[in-house]
Amino acid sequence: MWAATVARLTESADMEEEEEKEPRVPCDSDYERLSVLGIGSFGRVVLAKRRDTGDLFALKLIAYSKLTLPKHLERTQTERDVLSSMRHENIVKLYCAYRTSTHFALVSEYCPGGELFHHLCRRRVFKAAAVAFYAAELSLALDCAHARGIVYRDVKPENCLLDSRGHLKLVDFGLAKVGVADLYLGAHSVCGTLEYMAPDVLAKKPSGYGLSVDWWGLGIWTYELLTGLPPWYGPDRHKLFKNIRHAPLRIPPYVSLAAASLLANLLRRHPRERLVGLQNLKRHSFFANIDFDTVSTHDNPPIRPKQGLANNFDAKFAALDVDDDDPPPTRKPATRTAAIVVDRASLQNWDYARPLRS
Ligand code: ISQ
Repeated sequence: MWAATVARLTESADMEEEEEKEPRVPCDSDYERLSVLGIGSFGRVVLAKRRDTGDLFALKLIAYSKLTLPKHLERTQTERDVLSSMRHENIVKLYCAYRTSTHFALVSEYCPGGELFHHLCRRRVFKAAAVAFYAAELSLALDCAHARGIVYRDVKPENCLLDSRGHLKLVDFGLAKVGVADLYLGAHSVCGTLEYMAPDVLAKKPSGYGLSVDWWGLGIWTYELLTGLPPWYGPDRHKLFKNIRHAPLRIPPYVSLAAASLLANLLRRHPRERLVGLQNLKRHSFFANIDFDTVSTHDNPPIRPKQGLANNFDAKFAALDVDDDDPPPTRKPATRTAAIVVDRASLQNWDYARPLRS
């Protein structure tokens, strides 16, 4: 009797283990789409409820019809690969990836606090203590990516979301590049958000650029949070790039000495003179009151997000139809690379389900 009981227990434990190793990849009908949270160039993000558990998720839908160049497809795969390999408090958790007849789908944790950009627009600027808190969380996320040889390349407040407690989660790894282990070498594409591009990205040197461009990005991001705008901006792309490469960095007098010193060091044009790396950053006086070891579990983040469904997202998206199919692009891609036709068979290694308890 005893032996039989033990045998049964062992068997069921084995079964559990097996289930944990290979959770089922969900499909579209597992989710009820509730409202649109945002629209991007390749599709939209929808708040979705899992029908069996009632849990909420962010469903990123990438339309096949919008992936018209080989690099679009490559970036889609990179986002899925990078997010599925990451486990970090300050990086959005990807739960699964599946395909529909029209879209690649990424299901990630829902961050009800919305974009840091949304909160910046409401407040115009953040206090230095709040900026130090979020900058520490963002730096931890960047350091995690860098330690895995990934340069993020798209630091901006729009890509920093707040979870229900108000902690920062980095999203959108579509411009990330894997296999970059060096601070100064290894990547070549000129990409990113214009105001955030580092001079070493714009320089188009044969040796390229490396992980240090993300620390430049952190400098522009910190400047924008402290003053309300990036240091160089404007509608004329040519002028903007010239300013990024050559114009003096002007720091308003209300910015504290510690913050001004941080900005000046992160925004050094020559990457080898720049303040780079988490360990160096931690030692800067701007972070004197931050404990990097505990910041991501702090009980009192600077912003307590409003409760309720999609309350911290732009209301104009909530008015959109969750099932509306994205229209195909109206213009032909401005490139000499041949256009491609994408369908559900275009990415072989797409479907994914996060192992349980990871
Ligand atoms: C999580 N929560 C809200 C919005 C999101 C957008 C993109 C990726 C993840 C998200």
